[in-house]
Amino acid sequence: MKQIIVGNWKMNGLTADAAKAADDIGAAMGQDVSGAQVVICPPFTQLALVGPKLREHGIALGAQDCHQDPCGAHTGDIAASMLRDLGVEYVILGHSERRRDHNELDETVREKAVAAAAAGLTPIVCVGESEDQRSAGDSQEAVGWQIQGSLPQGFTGIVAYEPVWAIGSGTAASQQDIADMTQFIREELVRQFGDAGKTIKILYGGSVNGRNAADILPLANVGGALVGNASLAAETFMPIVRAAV
Ligand code: G2H
Repeated sequence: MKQIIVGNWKMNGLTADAAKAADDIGAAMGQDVSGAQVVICPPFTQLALVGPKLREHGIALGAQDCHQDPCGAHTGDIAASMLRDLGVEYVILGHSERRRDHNELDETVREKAVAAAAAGLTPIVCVGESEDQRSAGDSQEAVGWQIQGSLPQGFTGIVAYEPVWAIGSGTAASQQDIADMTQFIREELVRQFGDAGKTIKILYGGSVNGRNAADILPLANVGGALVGNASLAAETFMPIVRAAV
């Protein structure tokens, strides 16, 4: 199965920047990236602009959040069906920045995952321990609770392991830490979903770049990467895509 390399542009990209990044990444796609399914998640405001540019080069469109309700009185929110209507195929849910900035709880993330799947989107549910939990030796316990709380029954999406302390720091977790935690996540998924848990893709996210991708992507339980900063330009993103095995 192909690895999935997901670019998360976060809250970056005015029209000219987004158009350029999408054009550049599209132009750089070729034979040497056949090992990867590439997904780009721009801010909501750029979905309609960059979607067609990306699709032309076999790149899928993703979003960074959706609301848990199908429609209604939720000022400023976006429903999963609205994303699907724009050609979106994937949606990142429960990213630690949303858990931090919008007080998103596991229960809300779980409801969003249900809504996303019902609208035909593939949810990418993020889990990961904080610096404090890591220092206290509670990483596995914290991630275990998040998995149990954030993934709905019958979940068939993607899980992204993003240790909060590694995000945007410039330093990814070590190969050993990623191997240990993704193995733990695999065991949790199998415990929760039986055989179906064996095939749920697990991505690693947190300061992935062109230098460390080749160490991270071949790990046994790693099915791809969720990339922030390095996904904003083709020069920094494409080396990661090319490292996909
Ligand atoms: C983690 C990641 C993308 P970065 O948030 O989701 O961002 O690669 O900038 O650490």
